Amino acid sequence: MSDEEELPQGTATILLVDDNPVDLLVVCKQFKRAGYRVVVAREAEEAIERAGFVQPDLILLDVVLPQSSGFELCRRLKATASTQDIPVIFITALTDVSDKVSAFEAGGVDYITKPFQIGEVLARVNTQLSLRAMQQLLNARNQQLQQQLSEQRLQREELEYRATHDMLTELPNRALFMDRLTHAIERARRNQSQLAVLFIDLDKFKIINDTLGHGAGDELLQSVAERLRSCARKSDTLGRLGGDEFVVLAENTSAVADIETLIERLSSKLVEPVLLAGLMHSVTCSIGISLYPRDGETAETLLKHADLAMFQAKDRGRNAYRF
Ligand code: GH3
Repeated sequence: MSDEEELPQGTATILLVDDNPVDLLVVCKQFKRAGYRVVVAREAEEAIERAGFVQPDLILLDVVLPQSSGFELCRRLKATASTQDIPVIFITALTDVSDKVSAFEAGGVDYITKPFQIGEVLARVNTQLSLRAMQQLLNARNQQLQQQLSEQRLQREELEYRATHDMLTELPNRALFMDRLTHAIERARRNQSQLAVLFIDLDKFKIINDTLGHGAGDELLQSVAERLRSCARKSDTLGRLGGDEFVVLAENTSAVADIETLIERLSSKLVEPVLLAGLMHSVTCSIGISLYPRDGETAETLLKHADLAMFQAKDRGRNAYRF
């Protein structure tokens, strides 16, 4: 008897595990006649190896095998990722209820006793194959749905990010900054602490656009954002309101001297020359500062106050700051 027979691809493959040559011959013949591809194994190790390699659609397993019991073999198949989903039907001369129970406990899906009628075996095998096909279909559909959901989640996150960030500098935009400022004010109110809003406007930025081009202007804005990031504290919130206007929210700032130190750090960092259109250029900025609770108790009033203070700094000749 040959272990395998040539059949068209796509036909279900059954792994038949039995050490009895007579039983093997009978079942093998009938299954092949019914159009199945049949692979046989006569003992546990051979069955494990063949199951992993061939990936049969179903395993027909005898209980009494040399060296190992069919139950133990079934448990090993169920404990192995590559074979755990293959349905196992026990086919055995053991008729005790305790054996039947052990078979299901080991992970079997059905139990057929010898002597069997091949028509019944085929019917039970077909039922399990249909159930398995249905399960595989459901799994594939489920996987597809999970994939769609995760793509939708990514799209939603992307949209959310775009709605809350400035795309040129990747800094929070006005809406997100105001939201964070509102929350920071609530925290400061609860903790009875101070916070500062710095309104930073570049000086004569338009000249960069006009003389070096909009692209160079964009590069400068990106470089400003990078520099602000490099000298802000982890707890500070940065933002770009639009154009050449940037903001910094500094929480827990109890002393004006602390804020002046931050301003010094920002100003000296921003003034460092940057390479634009092949030449080094340097930019200064004017900064307006508002303090919570001294200058206002809402995000809008604090930003407005900082904006007005920034204009006063411009009036003082730029490259300056005003509270
Ligand atoms: P001042 O010192 O008085 O503030 O002068 P300024 O030239 O910096 O001020 P103004 O507000 O007139 O110029 C801001 C310019 O920024 C005008 C606008 O065309 C330009 N701008 C706004 N958004 C962008 C942008 O995303 N990229 C570039 N390259 N330029 C921008």
